[in-house]
Amino acid sequence: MKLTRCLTALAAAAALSASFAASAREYSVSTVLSDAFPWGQAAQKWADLVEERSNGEITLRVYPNAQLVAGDQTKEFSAMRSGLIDMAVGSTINWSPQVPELNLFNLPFLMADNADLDAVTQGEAGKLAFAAIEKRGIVPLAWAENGFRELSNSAKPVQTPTDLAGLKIRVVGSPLFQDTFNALGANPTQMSWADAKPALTTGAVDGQENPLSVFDVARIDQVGQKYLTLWHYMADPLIFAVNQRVWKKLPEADRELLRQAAIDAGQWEIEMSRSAEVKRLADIRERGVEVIELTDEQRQAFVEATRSVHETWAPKIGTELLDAARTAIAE
Ligand code: X2X
Repeated sequence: MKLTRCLTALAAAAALSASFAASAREYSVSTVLSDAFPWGQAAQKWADLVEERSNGEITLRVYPNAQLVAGDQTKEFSAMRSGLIDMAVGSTINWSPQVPELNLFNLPFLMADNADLDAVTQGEAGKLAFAAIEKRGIVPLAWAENGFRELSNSAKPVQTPTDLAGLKIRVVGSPLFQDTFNALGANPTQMSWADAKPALTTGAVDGQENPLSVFDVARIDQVGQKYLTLWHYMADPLIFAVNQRVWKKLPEADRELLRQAAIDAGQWEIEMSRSAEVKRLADIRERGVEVIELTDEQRQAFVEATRSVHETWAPKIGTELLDAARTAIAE
């Protein structure tokens, strides 16, 4: 009698733990920047919302610093597609080697401000960009942002393309950037973010380009970057996305939960990040960085110097997407 009761209890415990294992699920989420940056905060917000709304049944574990791809951020998309990574909050820059359409966002001086960026991501062009991602085995859910990218260097105030001549600029390993900085007469060097700060520290490169949030949080001023040109030449949105096989296995309700949490986390991050810009710039100035603001005429010289990049890349991006983006911006 006693033995039977004991066995029943054991069976119940086993059943309980089996059902727990079946319902509590954990997924990996890759990011390049940690939660010291808006980017990592967007991913963490997504994880927090999912944890809360699923009553702890779904856990998103965020792995920052591109650690799931050993720091090689341009391999993140492939790793997610192959299932090595379940999910990611990734930059369009880092995914553009595998999704050529995302080079739309890398085109220099296509979008001038947040209104242009929102018109692109929130309209027809954004849908086409998502379709391009989906076609390659990844399910995109929502947008966030890294921000408009500004140019810094250790040598001199850059106001004209001529000022850039021969300067060694670190760029991400996505081919379009090579073309942009070559067109400007600079000397672009492709490397991962993990390698960028050491290269700036030793002077192996003279400059880099990243949003104000990255310049601020990573304390790029401390590695000799004394000059910062606000040229707003492009912005990289971030995309919340899931491996297709992981997605297909999820019940419909969980998919909706993940999607809505990504949309909410993205909106939260975009607002938070934009509202911090003025203070960030003031802080950067405060640290002694010389901030160069361009006149319209000065900016125009950079626009003209990089036109060839649009011609080279338009066919790879696709006319439909490019036209949709141009229309959205014009409106
Ligand atoms: O590598 C960069 O410059 C960064 C952190 O901005 C991206 O991942 C695109």
